[in-house]
Amino acid sequence: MCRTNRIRGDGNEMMPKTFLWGGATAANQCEGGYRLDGKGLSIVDVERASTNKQKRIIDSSVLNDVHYPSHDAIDFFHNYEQDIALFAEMGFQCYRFSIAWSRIFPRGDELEPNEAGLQFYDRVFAELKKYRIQPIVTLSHYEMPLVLVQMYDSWRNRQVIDFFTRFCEVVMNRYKDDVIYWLTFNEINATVEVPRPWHQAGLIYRDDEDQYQVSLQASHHMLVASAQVVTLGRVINPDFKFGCMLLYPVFYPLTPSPKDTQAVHERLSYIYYYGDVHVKGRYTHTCQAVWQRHGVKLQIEREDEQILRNGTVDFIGLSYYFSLAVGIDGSNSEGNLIVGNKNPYLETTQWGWQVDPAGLRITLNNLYDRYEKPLFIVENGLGAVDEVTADGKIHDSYRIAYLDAHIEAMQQAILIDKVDVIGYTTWGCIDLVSASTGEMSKRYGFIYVDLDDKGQGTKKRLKKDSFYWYKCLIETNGADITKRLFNPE
Ligand code: BGP
Repeated sequence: MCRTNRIRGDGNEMMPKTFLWGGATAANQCEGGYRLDGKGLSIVDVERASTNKQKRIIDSSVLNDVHYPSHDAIDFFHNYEQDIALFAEMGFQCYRFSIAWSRIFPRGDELEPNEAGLQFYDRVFAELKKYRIQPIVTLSHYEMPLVLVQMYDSWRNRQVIDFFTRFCEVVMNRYKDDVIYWLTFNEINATVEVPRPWHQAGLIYRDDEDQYQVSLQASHHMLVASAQVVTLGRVINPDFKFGCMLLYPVFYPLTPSPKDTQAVHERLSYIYYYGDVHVKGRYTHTCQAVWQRHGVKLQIEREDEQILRNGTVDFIGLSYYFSLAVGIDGSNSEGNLIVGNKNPYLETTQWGWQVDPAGLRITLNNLYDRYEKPLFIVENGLGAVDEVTADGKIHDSYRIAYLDAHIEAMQQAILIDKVDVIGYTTWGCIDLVSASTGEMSKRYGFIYVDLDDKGQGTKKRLKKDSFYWYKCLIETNGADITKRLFNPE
């Protein structure tokens, strides 16, 4: 039989031995303990849950009788030993998590850090070390101290660059022997993508302001802060590796109309805007086109150009969940933060995200073609409702199918297209609070956490079927998938 689609290999194809497998979480979505050991309020601590993400309310202070999901989250604060032991049981080689700024600098503008807050992370690092799990640390994952939002106007204000740098300096010094891979801002391109009040960059828009002007000025401050932190980090430990983190859905033209392809090009420019500054250290023609499109005029100080040039990143972290079609005729499909058009070739998750493993291979190729920097997939996963059977099992074959197909696409990019991908961490390796809606019922984990959307439950941890599947995958460095790629029958 003639097999035209057979991939030829020499029999030695395998995933790089240094490849890092693991999982990812973020402080505000899993820690809880929102006022413990001197932690200050973060903007997420006044954000209510809502199944309609456009309608999430951000209060100006904590109100009685309102459920704020971040307050207890899954209580990783008290369960970290048990949770990390479960990660170790799966064979995690790395664990990506974030450090809550408001735990270290409760207001954000102090000169001295909160020692008790640091001690919590000391315990987490020690536990990871015990199991030889490499920490991948995000310095800012969708939150900042509430005082900086309310009294300093968040990232609109240039002063916040120094507050953030101080926070990072403390953390990088404290953990200089524990961490190699740092990510500065989670999904930094979401800053310009999200046209609604929410906690990214602490930006709550006022009615009379131009959102592009505000979000791109705030982004400038974040990009300068990121570059400054990278430069400082390299002094603290020259072995540190810094990454940016981009939210990258693939965009397809909705129709063969050249106008739709042009629309794709424009959509991508909002991702490359951030990638270019992080990787190339300057505002490229792509960035200038974005400014012109929206009549944006940035205030850029003289020293900024040098800071950006010096603080370029070593690798690109990315999140990939779904793809979107893009046409000039409006949008009708959801993603986590980005909207686009429905693609008739794809199915959707229970939350309406279009499932597209092949899109991950395209994403990796696009990013590598443009930047030629190592890539790290630091988020990928399926949010789904899970049922616990009477005997305490969770048969999440749908999650296994999703992850298996995406890992296969990643392996195609690595082994066939020769893209340099250094690691893969699934999002929400343990069930946690959803970033977009605040729900618990949208579960991503290999580990089930017994809590509902109101935060009620025993917090008991249960292993899902996917737990055993991922363990096996890590043990064999993805060998079954590699074999399938090169011997498809
Ligand atoms: C990304 C965020 C994560 C995470 C994930 C899943 O955008 O970086 O924090 O939450 O999306 O999204 P959600 O939690 O809304 O399902």
